[in-house]
This record gives sequence, structure tokens and C-alpha cells, in this order.
Amino acid sequence: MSDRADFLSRLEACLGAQSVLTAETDVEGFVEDFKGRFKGTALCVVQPGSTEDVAAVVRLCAEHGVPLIPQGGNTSLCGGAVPSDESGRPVILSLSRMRRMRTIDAVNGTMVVEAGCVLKSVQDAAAEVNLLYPVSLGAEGSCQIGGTISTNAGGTNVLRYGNTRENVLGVEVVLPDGTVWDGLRGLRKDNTGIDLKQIFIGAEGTLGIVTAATLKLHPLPSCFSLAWFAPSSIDAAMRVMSMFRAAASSKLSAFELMNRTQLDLVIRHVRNRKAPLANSADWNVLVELSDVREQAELDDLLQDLLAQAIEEGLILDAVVATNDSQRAELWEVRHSVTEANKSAGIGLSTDCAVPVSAVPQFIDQATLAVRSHYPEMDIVIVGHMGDGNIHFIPTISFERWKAIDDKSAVSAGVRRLVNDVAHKLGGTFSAEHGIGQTGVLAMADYKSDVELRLMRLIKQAIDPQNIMNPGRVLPR
Ligand code: FAD
Ligand code: LAC
Ligand code: ZN
Repeated sequence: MSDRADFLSRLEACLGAQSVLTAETDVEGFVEDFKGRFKGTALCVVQPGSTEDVAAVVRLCAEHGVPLIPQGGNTSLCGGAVPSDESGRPVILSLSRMRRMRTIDAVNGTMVVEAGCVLKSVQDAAAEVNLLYPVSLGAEGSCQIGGTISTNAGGTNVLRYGNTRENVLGVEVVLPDGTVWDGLRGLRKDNTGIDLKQIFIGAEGTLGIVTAATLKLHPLPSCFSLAWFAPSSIDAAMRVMSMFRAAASSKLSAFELMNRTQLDLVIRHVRNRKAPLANSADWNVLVELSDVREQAELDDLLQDLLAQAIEEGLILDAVVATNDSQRAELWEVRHSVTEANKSAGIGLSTDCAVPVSAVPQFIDQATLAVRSHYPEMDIVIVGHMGDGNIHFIPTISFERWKAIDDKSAVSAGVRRLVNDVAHKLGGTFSAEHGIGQTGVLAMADYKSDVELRLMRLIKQAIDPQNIMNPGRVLPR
């Protein structure tokens, strides 16, 4: 007890008492995840205001052997940012106070921001100087740059601009012994040995704390052309995507898929969301082109491609956004899926990616597998079709879920069926959400011994005391 009191008073001496939260009411928002699936206890929550503060906290934790859980916007979909048990040992290190945008260099096309900056505010700051930070996802109003870097977040623009990894040129990291590594170079080319920043991107806080980053910015598109359409089948959607890729090339910035069940849930559970098409369809696609040139040219390209696909019987119905507010409305429908699914029941969400060409097989085989073993589940499907990344989400009502005795066996069984299908098709069980707590067992199942050995060697070398987000990512 005195050890605990001594540790807390040393933390307070480092940061000031107001930045060390221990009262239950202050801490409760940090110990439970977004979906309310994971909840644990923590010794305290610390809110450092600078990189030096973070380093001081980490040094103290290293000295006392206290585990640290970095937390950004706490929007992780796999329980990565909250404690996993009732030990009350870990310190949650919240980056929320570190939200300074340090510099923007419009000529170099870079900005240096602190880890706690909310993704949306970074997009907005870039847009003010006519540049684009392209990472975009449903949680962008609350997730933070440090969280998106640590999960290598994907989202709805990956098709054109890549994952977060492709949009980070440098990072500043506090290592598990408190050393600060300033790797904030804004270079497009740098072949000076191993690219160390990549080790921290996607590491989910297991190797250190990202305190700032140099982000890569792109020209801000000035025109967008968006359609929502009902393909006649998944194979038809694939053919339409190939047509768009061939004709629009890099102007194609999103090709997002959802099934009828998913769209119904959005409309039923999220206020002010309207069905885009007059008749409900088995499959729905949101396609968007963007460019820095003429709006009319882009609109013509979209209309021509849609007309061709309708003529070939690939598209049953379509609507085109004719102004910014219609475009925003259609994007809101797409970005509301997670909110809708949270209210609709227990969604056993998965995050598989397969080669783009294998998407129809993945959907068919996963549907067959889940239907034959768990006929009581609804199949909700939403995904980034252009990246081969499909969230296949068997869903069950809260009441039926309550009646299941062995819930962990059911959720593990369902996920295994889906993940096995992806694995056999040459895919992955985690395309963009990361591993957190939910994916640790799957790491043991699907990663090769060589990959696991290399990851463990890196973890052991950088964090020999295992204080950084222990129990996440790597199986024992
Ligand atoms: P947190 O949830 O706080 O943390 C995530 C992980 O990173 C944890 O392991 C945490 O310990 C670690 N971490 C956080 N900050 C740091 C730091 N500074 N240094 C080191 N480690 C850190 N993801 C997608 O990829 N694509 C989507 O389309 C998508 N849509 C989403 C929509 C909704 C509505 C929601 C709720 C989530 C969605 N996600 C999506 C999940 C996505 O991973 C997160 O939204 C985001 O990347 C996490 O950011 P965060 O700041 O909330 O991180
Ligand atoms: C999305 C989240 C679930 O694609 O990744 O909306
Ligand atoms: Zn997604």
C-alpha cells in the first residue's frame, strides 16, 4: 500500500496532481472500451502534457515495474486500450492533452502533430492550406493520430492513399526505458538502414509510446463524384470495380460494400439516416471518384461508367449525389455502421482481408460456414471491397446472447470459422483493426512460428521488462 502511495505521489510530483486521476468517477471513462465489451481496473490515469512528461512517467513505471497502457481516443474495436483484468496494476497513459499541431510545411507536404490530436482536426488543419491528410474512418471525430498510427488504421480511402503506414513519414517515440527517439524526419526517401518507424506503426503500444508524428499530405481534391448503387450480385460488384479501376485509375478513391442487413441496421438504429435507394437491395456499393481538376469531367466519367454497368446488367439501381450535402448524407450512412451494430445486438465482428479477386469466394464460403453451424445468427457484411477487406459480422440479439451459456466458446467458434475461410484463401484475420485483446489467440493460430519468433525478439529487445501494454498482440 505504501509502495502504491509512494508511486502515486512521485507521479504527482512529475505531472502535477491534476494530471493524475484516481477517483472512480474520473477513471471510469478510461477503463471500459467503446463497445462496452472489455472493462478492467487501473491504478490511475495519467494525462501528460508533453513528450518530457511522458518520458518521466515511463521512467517511473520502468523503475517500479508498473505496466502501462497508452490510450488515445479509446475507439479500439479489439479492446487494445483498456485494462483486461481487475488487478488494478496498470497505469493508463492518456495522450489527450498532447494535441499541439507543431508545424505544417505546405511545400514539403508534411505536418508534424502531437499524438493526441484528433484525426478530424488534423484533416481540417491540412485542408486549411489546401492539402489532404487522407486517412478517414467512422471514428475520426474522436480517434487520435497516435491511436491510428499504433493500430495502422485503414478506413475508406485506402484504395487510393494506402493505410496509415503509407501516410506517416516520421515518428517521435518514448521507449520503454524512458528514452525519447526523435524520428520526425519528413523525408520521402531515406535508406539509412532498417526503417525503424515501421516497427512502431501498428505495434499497438507494445513497444513504446508515440508522442508525435510527421504526416504525409496530398493535394486536396477540389471535386468529388459519388454514387450509391445496387449491384446485381457480388460478382457484378467485382466487375463494376474493375471497370472503375481501369477507367478512373487513381481517381477512384472509395469502393465500399454493405449487404441489405447492414444497411437496414443503420437505418433502424441511427437517427436521421435514410435509405439511399427507393428499393432495398441485397447488396449496396458506395463508389467515389475525386480529383483536383474539373467537376464536370469527373461527373461525366462516373455517369458513363454507371450507364455502361447498367446496360450490362451489373447494376440494378443507382443514385448520384448532386451536391455536397447529399454526398455527406451518403457518407454518413456508410460511417454509421459501427454505431448501428453496437445498438443492434451482439456483433461478433471480424476484420479479414483476402486478395481482392477472392472477395466473392470469401463471402460465399464464410456465409455457408456460419449458416450451417450457427443458423440463429444474422449475417451483417460491410467492408472496404477495393482493399479486399470485409467485415463479416455474425450478429445475434441481446436476448438470445444472454441465453447462451458458453459465450466465449461461441464467439471464438464463430470467429474461427470466418478467419479459417480467409486464411485458406491466402488472407489475414486482421486487416486494419489490430490485435488488441480479441486477436491474441488468433495470432497463435494463424501466424507462422518464424513471424512470431521475430516479433517476440523485437519485443524482448525493446521492452525486456514487458511493461508496455502487456498481454496484447503477442500470445504467450
Ligand atoms: P485507442 O483505441 O485509444 O488505442 C488503440 C491502440 O493503440 C491501443 O492498443 C492503445 O494502447 C494504442 N495506442 C493509442 N495511442 C497510442 C500512442 N500514442 N502510442 C502508443 N500506443 C497507442 N479502424 C480502421 O482501421 N478502419 C475503420 O474504418 C474504422 N472505423 C471505426 C469506426 C468506429 C465508429 C470506431 C469506434 C472504430 C473504428 N475503427 C476503424 C477502429 C480504429 O482502430 C480506431 O478508430 C483508431 O485507429 C484507434 O484510435 P484511438 O485513438 O481511438 O486509439
Ligand atoms: C468500418 C470499421 C468497422 O469499416 O472498420 O466501418
Ligand atoms: Zn473497416
